[in-house]
Amino acid sequence: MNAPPKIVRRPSVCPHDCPSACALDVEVIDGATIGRVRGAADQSYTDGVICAKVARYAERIHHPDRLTRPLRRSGPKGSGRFEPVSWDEALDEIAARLLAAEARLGPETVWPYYYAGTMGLVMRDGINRLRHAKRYSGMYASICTNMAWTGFMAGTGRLAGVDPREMALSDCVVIWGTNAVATQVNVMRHATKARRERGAKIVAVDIYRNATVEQADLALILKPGTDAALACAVMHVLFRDGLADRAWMAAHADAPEALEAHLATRTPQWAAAITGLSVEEIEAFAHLVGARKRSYFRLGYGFTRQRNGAAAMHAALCIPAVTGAWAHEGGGAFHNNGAIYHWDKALIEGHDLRDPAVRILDQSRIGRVLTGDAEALCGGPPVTALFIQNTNPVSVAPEQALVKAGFAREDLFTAVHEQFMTETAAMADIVLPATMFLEHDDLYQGGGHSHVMWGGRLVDAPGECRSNHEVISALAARLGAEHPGFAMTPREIADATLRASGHGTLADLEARSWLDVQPPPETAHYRDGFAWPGGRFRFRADWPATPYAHAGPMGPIGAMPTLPDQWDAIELADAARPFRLATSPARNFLNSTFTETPGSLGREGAPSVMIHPEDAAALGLEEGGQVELGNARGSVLLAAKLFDGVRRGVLIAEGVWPNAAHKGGRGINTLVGADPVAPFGGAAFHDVAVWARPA
Ligand SMILES: Nc1nc2c(c(=O)[nH]1)N[C@H]1C(S)=C(S)[C@@H](COP(=O)(O)OP(=O)(O)OC[C@H]3O[C@@H](n4cnc5c(=O)[nH]c(N)nc54)[C@H](O)[C@@H]3O)O[C@H]1N2
Ligand SMILES: Nc1nc2c(c(=O)[nH]1)N[C@H]1C(S)=C(S)[C@@H](COP(=O)(O)OP(=O)(O)OC[C@H]3O[C@@H](n4cnc5c(=O)[nH]c(N)nc54)[C@H](O)[C@@H]3O)O[C@H]1N2
Ligand code: SF4
Ligand SMILES: [Mo]
Repeated sequence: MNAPPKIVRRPSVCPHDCPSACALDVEVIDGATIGRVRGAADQSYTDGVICAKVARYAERIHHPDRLTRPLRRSGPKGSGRFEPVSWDEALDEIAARLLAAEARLGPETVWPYYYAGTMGLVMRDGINRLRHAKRYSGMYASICTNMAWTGFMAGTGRLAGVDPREMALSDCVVIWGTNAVATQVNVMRHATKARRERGAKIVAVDIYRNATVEQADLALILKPGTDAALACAVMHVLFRDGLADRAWMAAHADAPEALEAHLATRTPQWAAAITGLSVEEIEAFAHLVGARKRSYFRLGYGFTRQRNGAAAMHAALCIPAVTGAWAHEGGGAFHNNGAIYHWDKALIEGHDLRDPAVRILDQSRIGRVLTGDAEALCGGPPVTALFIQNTNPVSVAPEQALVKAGFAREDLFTAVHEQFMTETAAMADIVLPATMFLEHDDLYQGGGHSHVMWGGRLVDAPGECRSNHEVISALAARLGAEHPGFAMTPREIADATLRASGHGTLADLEARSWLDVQPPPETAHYRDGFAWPGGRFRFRADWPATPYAHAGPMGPIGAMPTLPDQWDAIELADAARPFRLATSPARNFLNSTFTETPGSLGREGAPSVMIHPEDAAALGLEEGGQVELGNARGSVLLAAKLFDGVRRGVLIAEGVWPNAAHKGGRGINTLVGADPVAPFGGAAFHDVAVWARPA
């Protein structure tokens, strides 16, 4: 008789690029496989809740298509033909090719390219140690956070806000430009708690009736890229109707009188014409947040993926400063808590070896970099060798036509370290199999909360998978790169990093799984001063001075509004491109991750675009019919989904499907531009003007 399987429950952390960074409770079966994955019940932010796609993680970690052996390309580039090789052969070949490239054109011709496929600090950021040791080109990580973070810091001076658990103590939770039901489920957990226990209202500001909007008490569906107009009109009403907290502003903000005067013409009528909202909707929203001082503004990334996105973030953030909500428990604003962790990443990233003279190439403009755009190359040598971890640019990066042309270059050597044969891995010369988070040790932080967390190795990896750290260290040895970090274990690096950052030791962290580093309310509510010199919240943004590690290209910063205002920097629709497309997240994918798991694929179906039924009728499109969307960057085929939850003239394509999942083989990022967004670069994924026609 077989013994029943032995199931133990172990703590871990979701490693995916998601603000929730959930604390997990993982079933380990017979020490070898994964069963159910739950949210840790005793971590106060996760509060026992995680998304469905990670609850089904067994289907991803034990997926039959996982890469388990190093591979070498055996057919033409991109043919998908590979042969297995040993680790030594694979690493030797990568090292030889990188050394040869360096000998020919100097170290800057090599570009280590990575992102946040894992958010573990050791595994994600260790690639920078290799880069610094070798003086390879740096990467300006612009693809996700630039506009949102700079817009928030333009007001507060620091990337931190009110404890997100205080949402449960609010009388009004404003979920602005984030589809929290899909992208960070815990926000809903705390917001609905406030509704249940205190009768709080939930407001959602978005551009279509998504799952979060469905849950809201007040839904504001505006035209894409018009959030600043809404914010201005709301503040106009607050001043006009005596709902502004003048005493709080006098004590804590920089220029309330100038703001009030500036907003005199930003009436609800003015904003209604820009946003498409009604005057009544705008007035209702203003009176709600004006009357309920405990209003919590949970500001997301989505509305900042517009060419005016940083200005929009700053404008929305100004509302709780006008109402004085910051002064109240359960009131204020939150976007991300990056600043509270004060990590010392010197060891992980090899800061002692950093040479500031080495060029830094823009992640978002990888298509232009690889196709030889002199400006994108910062005037330096072409990139002839890529080493990639934790990211899938041949699906997720803008200007896909250029990205694909670049990866197809015969004179480009590409090594990709991956868990699956992604579209990027398929373009590689060498593919290396990577571990998943439950198969290696790492340290995590919650962007959307306040915990330092430990995720230890719980099971063995399949086949010959190796972790990022193992691969970086093995390459370093072959490339003559020297740094103590290459000889340490991930646990040793984690322990040293925790100590250097003032977060205790690994032994302490491991014993309790997580450490809550939430600053006290005086700090989180900025009662002890905002982080700008003088300690005041800034209605008047000083964009060039905004503290952000801007090392890359800048957008048209000089044209940005200083006092909050609508800024027409977006790709406005015109006669040739009458529709505004946003590429919003799919609930069952996470960027391009989970496009390989049957549970997610089954729920998402096929690439489609939501279109208003009247627009569809005008184009002669029927439900499920193929529609072609295009602009100067290219065109894409999708199935039409008729939906009256989008405005006329707006199109929503959810999810980053592989290019290959689309008829014609061109994915949604074919249409998205990579021109740097103001102030400090980034990609405007939801700001795309297109034409549409039946295909
Ligand atoms: N299920 C799922 N979860 C994810 C991801 C995913 O792809 N799928 N991605 C992860 C990553 S990397 C990140 S950075 C976060 C991002 O998570 P979010 O902060 O939620 O940001 P987005 O996913 O970009 O978009 C959120 C919403 O913004 C809306 N939006 C677009 N333009 C505008 C606008 O002009 N105004 C307003 N008000 N709304 C607008 C979109 O329609 C969408 O509903 O989510 C993470 N979590
Ligand atoms: N159209 C459109 N495009 C977008 C967006 C959008 O909203 N619309 N959002 C953008 C945003 S916000 C972001 S952040 C980017 C994200 O884009 P990416 O960084 O490419 O994120 P993923 O597509 O999830 O790919 C991460 C990859 O890392 C791999 N991986 C995970 N863990 C490890 C590991 O430990 N080691 C190694 N070697 N590999 C690992 C996974 O298998 C996966 O293939 O996409 C951007 N692209
Ligand atoms: S909500 Fe985000 S952090 Fe939590 S389990 Fe899902 S993907 Fe991971
Ligand atoms: Mo992101």
